[in-house]
Amino acid sequence: MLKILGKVSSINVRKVLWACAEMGVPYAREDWGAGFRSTDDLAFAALNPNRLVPVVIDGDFVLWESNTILRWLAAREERFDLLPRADAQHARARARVEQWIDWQATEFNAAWRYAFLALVRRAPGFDDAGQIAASLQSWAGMLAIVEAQLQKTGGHIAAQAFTLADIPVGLGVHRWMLTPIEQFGEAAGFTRPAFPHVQAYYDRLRARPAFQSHGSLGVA
Ligand SMILES: N[C@@H](CCC(=O)N[C@@H](CS)C(=O)NCC(=O)O)C(=O)O
Repeated sequence: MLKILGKVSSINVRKVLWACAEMGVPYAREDWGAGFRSTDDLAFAALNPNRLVPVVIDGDFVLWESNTILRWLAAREERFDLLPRADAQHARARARVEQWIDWQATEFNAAWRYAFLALVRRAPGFDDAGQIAASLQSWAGMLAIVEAQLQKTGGHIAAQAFTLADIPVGLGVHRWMLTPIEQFGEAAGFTRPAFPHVQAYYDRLRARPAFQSHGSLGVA
């Protein structure tokens, strides 16, 4: 059976759990990461030199990088509805899904980091009001991009229908919704912008049983 190493409070671990639930893939999960078994453990570091969760183990195959794990799972399960085939006929549709998966890992993810560590994790050293405000502005700018794209597709991030890209992007939206921006914003003059298409998208994702049971888990 597939083994997943990583705690559920990690957004990157939840991507994999949500994907497994969407695809009906059984797995056994072990708690690793801050607050649990340390990823500095030599046995863990031998699996992932970055010492980060998630890591998946499928027999003699070990894989890390959450978005790569999502692509691998979709390919293994032949879920071409979630990630179109890697052939010329489906090149455009596949690239559109991959574009949003990569955008999450690079642009979207980078924008929220400071604000999330300050307002949710309350991490030491992340208490500079100017940097929090800048991160919130940048994060809101990413949400504006999602808003415009959803207006175009009329459904999900890469297309009208749900695809693999909705897992990483959807969890980023979930994080935005659950972060207590208002508390900080009032003092700093930052107001959470209204994004009606993002709200409707979030409601759509929240209606999915796999998100309810494995994606959200009540944590940002
Ligand atoms: N690019 C990696 C990032 C993984 C990552 O940052 N994982 C965090 C949790 S979300 C982690 O392992 N932090 C160290 C720890 O919890 O010990 C991926 O997408 O898998």
